[in-house]
Amino acid sequence: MKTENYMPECIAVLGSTGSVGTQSLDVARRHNINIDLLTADKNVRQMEAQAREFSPKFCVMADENAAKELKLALADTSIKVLSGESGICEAVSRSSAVTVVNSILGEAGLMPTLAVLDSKKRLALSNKESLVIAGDIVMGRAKETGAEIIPVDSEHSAIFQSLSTSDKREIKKIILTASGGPFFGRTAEELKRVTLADTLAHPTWKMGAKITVDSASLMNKGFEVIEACHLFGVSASQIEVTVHRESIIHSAVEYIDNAVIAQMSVPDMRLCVQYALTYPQRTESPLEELDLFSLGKLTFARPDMQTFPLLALAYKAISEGGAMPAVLNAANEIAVAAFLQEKISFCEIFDTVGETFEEMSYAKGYTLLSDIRDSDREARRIAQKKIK
Ligand code: MN3
Repeated sequence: MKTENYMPECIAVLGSTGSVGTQSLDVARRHNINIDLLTADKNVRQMEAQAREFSPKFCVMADENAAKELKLALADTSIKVLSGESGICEAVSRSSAVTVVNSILGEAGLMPTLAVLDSKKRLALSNKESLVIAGDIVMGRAKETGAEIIPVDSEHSAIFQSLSTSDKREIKKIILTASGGPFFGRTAEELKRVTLADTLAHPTWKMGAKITVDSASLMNKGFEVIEACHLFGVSASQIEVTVHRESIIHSAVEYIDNAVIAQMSVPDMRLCVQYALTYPQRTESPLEELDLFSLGKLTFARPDMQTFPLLALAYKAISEGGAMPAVLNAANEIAVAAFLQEKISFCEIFDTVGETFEEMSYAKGYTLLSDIRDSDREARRIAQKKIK
């Protein structure tokens, strides 16, 4: 057995009650890593249990009422309970963690991402919206402060692991794999009849409800194209989405000599979290071994961007730039929330997002964070109006 010198002594987990959050705690538990900061949205009961297990210095609830409740629940401990986005950012800067896992869901993860970079800690980034909404600003801030960003999203972790050069000119393209979701191969006509339950049945990955819907609509893959452009400094035209149903090859890099380097494993996010913590080293993990013989073969197909228009819209958003990726994300957050409450159908997600995107085409020139955040709010307002 290899000794675990490479594990950080102390980490913080933002969004600790979500899917990647709980898997991060599992990694911490297995390797005896201290956690001095946990944050969640409003699940007080689960946060209390996590706090009692890990005894962090800080717990933050994004929701004010949930924070009040947690404070009472933890009154017999010395854990400091804070609230709101400002509370998360304050706790990040006061935390003694060397690495912060940001697995907050949605736009809410952006300011915490900037707070991590400002405090010069390593950012293990699972909140893809930080890069979708404000990729230029986030990457610029990392460059300024020298803070490292290690991707946790499985495809981006795979690309990161497959990068054997620091010279971008050697990269021909990135092969971004997609499971295709539960509706791979369906026609537009068939998509009109899919239900919420059909949508939530993802073939290979176990994830939260929002991202499972985004996987079914291929919006998630679209966000990942944008995320990859920023993380690896390539253009969208260099990213080829490839449907790979088995989710064994998590993505690949093709070089100018036509060599392709890919990363493979059974699908399990704990590898991605652990690698972000131990990089550039590796250590044992709880993953099952990859059994190529039982797999037998791997398959690949082109995505259908006509039937799944949100993937095409993501390519458009990154090429138009400015606040358009933020608009795309905001409209999608509203539409998916309405779909999860069964207020709109699956295909109405496409309509709501597409129409909001059209209406806000003026936002493509925006570059300031304040303008981008305003566009985010405006896109939410417009999308919401279309649903009611
Ligand atoms: Mn992914």
